[in-house]
Amino acid sequence: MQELATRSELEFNSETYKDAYSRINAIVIKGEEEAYHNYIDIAKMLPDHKDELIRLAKMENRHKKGFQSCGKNLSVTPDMEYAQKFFAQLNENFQQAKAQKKIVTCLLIQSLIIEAFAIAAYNIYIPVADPFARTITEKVVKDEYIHLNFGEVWLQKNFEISKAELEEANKSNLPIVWTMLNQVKDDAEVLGMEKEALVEDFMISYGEALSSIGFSTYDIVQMSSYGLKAT
Ligand code: PL3
Ligand code: FE2
Ligand code: FE2
Repeated sequence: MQELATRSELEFNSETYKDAYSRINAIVIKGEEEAYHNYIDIAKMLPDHKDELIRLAKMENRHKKGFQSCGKNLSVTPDMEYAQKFFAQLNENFQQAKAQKKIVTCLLIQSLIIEAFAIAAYNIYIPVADPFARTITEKVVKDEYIHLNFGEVWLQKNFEISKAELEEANKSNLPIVWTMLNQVKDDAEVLGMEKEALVEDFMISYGEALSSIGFSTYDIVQMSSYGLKAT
């Protein structure tokens, strides 16, 4: 911890740091970009919430710009091709659900899983970030709680009709998150972020969301660790 606290400008400009940052920064930019498109798609599926969802989509676009400036500030070129592959499977599942008009699955993927993943990543990143990126990430993470809350509230109101689909969607999408986390863990560590901390923070946000939606503690324990043993 001591070591992290004294992270210097020298370190943020080292080749090792910048190399890891080129992938992490790309992942975050791509994640925000996909979130933008996902909320636009969700808005079409939930016309009653259209204005609110368009507002959330616009926030994602601002987040993307914010993280692009973080990369520029460190003179890092984000590796967008890498990020594209990183999100491929989750994106495919979202597209499939969208084609089948499975709004519950779309909400679980975007508003619960991706937002909880983002909240974990950003919270763990903030204390070890360079000062410029820290200010930006602090603002972004506040918005992500609003996005997670949107999914929570809608799913809570529609819990009975959504429960089975949520369990199914959790089963097929949560293991992908653990794979993604394993893929990013070495780069995240270079940035001072521990995998265990990311898992823990994710579990907290995701578990709290499932709880407010209406799942029992027993269900949550089962659901939130689905596929985790493989990591
Ligand atoms: C939706 O609002 C945002 C979607 C972004 C998903 C980000 C996942 C990040 C995983 C990478 C872990 C390290 C993050 C470092 C933070 C800058
Ligand atoms: Fe975002
Ligand atoms: Fe978001």
